[in-house]
Amino acid sequence: MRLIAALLIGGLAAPALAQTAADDIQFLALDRNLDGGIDRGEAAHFRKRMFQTLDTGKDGSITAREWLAATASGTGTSQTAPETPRPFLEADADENGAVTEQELLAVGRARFEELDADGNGRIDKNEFQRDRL
Ligand SMILES: [Ca+2]
Ligand SMILES: [Ca+2]
Ligand SMILES: [Ca+2]
Repeated sequence: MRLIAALLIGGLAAPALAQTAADDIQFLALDRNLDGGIDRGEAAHFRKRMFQTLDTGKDGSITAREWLAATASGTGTSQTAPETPRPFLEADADENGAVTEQELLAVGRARFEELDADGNGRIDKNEFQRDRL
């Protein structure tokens, strides 16, 4: 599960040929009851898991440093100071430099509504986009 979590969070630059397989893996990991769609509960579960994985200090909030450490793909150069990742800035609604579980869940809910194109409360396979949830 550790590897899958890393794949889910890292947004690793997979070779184009592996793209479809990676999509399938993430979808299957999210669709816990295997009914072919991701409902709000399943999406929230994913976000909670993501929070627990990112909050390496286990202090209830994620700093930009923790976020970077958990999502670093190892391909970046160490020449430049790492930028605060955009998803982190998006999630940090009160801009206090730390992302709480509530903030991460709020982003997840917004993403869910975005992806649920037909508004039926489920992300189906054709609505799903990897690394967007
Ligand atoms: Ca499901
Ligand atoms: Ca915050
Ligand atoms: Ca839908």
